[in-house]
Amino acid sequence: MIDNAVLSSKELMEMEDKYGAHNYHPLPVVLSKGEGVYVWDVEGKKYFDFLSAYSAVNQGHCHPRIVNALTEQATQLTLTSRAFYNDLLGKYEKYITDYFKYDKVLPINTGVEAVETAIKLCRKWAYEVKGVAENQAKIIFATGNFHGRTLGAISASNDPSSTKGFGPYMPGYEIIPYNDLDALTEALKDNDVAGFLVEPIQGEAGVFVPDEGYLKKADELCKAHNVLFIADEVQTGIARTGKLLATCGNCSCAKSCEHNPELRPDILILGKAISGGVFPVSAVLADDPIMMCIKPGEHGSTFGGNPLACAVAMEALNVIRDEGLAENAMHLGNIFRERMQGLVDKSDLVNLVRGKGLLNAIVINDSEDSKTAWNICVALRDNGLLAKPTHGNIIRFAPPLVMNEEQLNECCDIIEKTIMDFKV
Ligand code: IF1
Repeated sequence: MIDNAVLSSKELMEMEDKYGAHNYHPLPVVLSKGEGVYVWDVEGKKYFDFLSAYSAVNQGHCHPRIVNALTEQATQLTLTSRAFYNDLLGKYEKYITDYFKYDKVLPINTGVEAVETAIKLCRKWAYEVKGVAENQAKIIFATGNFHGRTLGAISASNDPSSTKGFGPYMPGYEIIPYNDLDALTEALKDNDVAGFLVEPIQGEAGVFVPDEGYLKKADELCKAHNVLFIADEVQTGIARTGKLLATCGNCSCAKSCEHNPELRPDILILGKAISGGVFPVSAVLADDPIMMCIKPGEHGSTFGGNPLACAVAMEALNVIRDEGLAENAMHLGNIFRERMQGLVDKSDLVNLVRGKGLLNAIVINDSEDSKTAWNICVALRDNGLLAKPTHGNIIRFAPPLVMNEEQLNECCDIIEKTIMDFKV
C-alpha cells in the first residue's frame, strides 16, 4: 500500500537525506503536482518550471493526451519483452521512422542506453562495413560533452566530477576540443576512426552553442572520411531548440530549416521528451546499411519497445506536431534572449545570455566555485520560478514548450526582479 501520510517539505527532504544515496544535491523544494508550465510544492506554493526535468517535459507536465495514452495502454498490456511481438511496436516503429525519416529505429529506455546503443552500432558497422580490424575501432567525442552516466558514456567525459574514482575507462575513445574543425580534421586522418559522437548544443557544459556551420562542416568531414556522424539529441531534440531537431535537415520542417540545412546525422540519438517526461523512452535511428549490422541476440533490453512506451511516445510526438511546439519554442526563445540581453546590459551580475529556442542559459559574473548562482536560484524559487545552476556560475533556463507569450514575459519579470534585487 502507498503511504499517503501528509509530510512537510522539511520532513520529506530529511527522509531523502537519510535513506537515499547522496548522488544529488537538489534545490530545496519538494514538488507534488504538475500541470503544463506549472509545478506545486507539498505546501501548495505554485512555481513556473524553468528546467522541465532537463528538457524531458517539453510538452508540459501531465499533458492530458499523453497521460491518457499511458493510462489507456496500462489497462491493456504493459510489457511482453521482445521474446514475443506486441501489437504496438511495429506501429510505433513505422510512426517514428516516418516522423524522423530514417529506415529503422532501435527502441530502448533511457538516454544513456541509447548512447551506448549508438556506440555499439557504430563499432559493429566499423568492423562489418568499413573494414576496421577487430577491436581497433575508435570513436571521437568532444570536450565538455555529457552523454550520461554509464561507464561507456563517462569514459568520453573530461569532467572530473563525472569520471574521478570510476576508472578504468573504455578504450578506443578520442576526445577533441568542441567546436574545433581543425582538431576534427586531424583526428579523422586515422583510418580506424568509426564515428564522431557529438551534441549539437552542449547542455551540461552550460548550453554551449557551437559556431554557425560547425555541425554541417563536421558532418561533411565525417562523410568524406567514411566516418559516422552521430548526433546526441537527447536534450536538444524534440522541438527544444526551436526545430524538431537541432541538426534539423531531414525532418518535416527541412524546407525552412534555419539551423543546419541538409545536415542529417548517420545515427540519431533521442530520449527525454520523446515521452513528454511521462516514462523513460529513448531511441536510436539509422538507415539499413548501419542498423542491419546488429543481428538478433546482439543487443536489447527487457523494457525496450514495450507497448506502454510505444503508446506514450506516439502521443508525445503527436502533441509536439499538433501544438506547434517547435515554432513556439523558436518564437519564445527569441523574446527570452532579447529580454535577458536587457538584463545583461543593466546588471553587473549577468555576463551573457546564450542558447537556441527554449534551451538557454545566463552566465553569472562570479567564479565557478562561488555560491552566487545557487543563491540566485534559491531567490528565484522564493519568487515562484524553478531553475538550476550548472558549473557553479551558469543558470540554465528551459521551460516547457507549451508556455505562452504572456507567461514567458511574467517569467522574465520574475528573473529580472530577482536579479536586480539580489545582494551578493
Ligand atoms: C542527471 C546534465 C542535462 C544528456 C545528453 C544523454 C543523456 C543526457 C545530451 C543521458 C542527460 C541529464 C541527466 C540528468 C542531468 C541532465 C543534464 F546536466 F547532466 F547534463 F540535461 F543537461 N545525452 N542529461 O543531456 O540521458 O540516461 O539521463 O536519460 O541527473 O544526470 P539519461
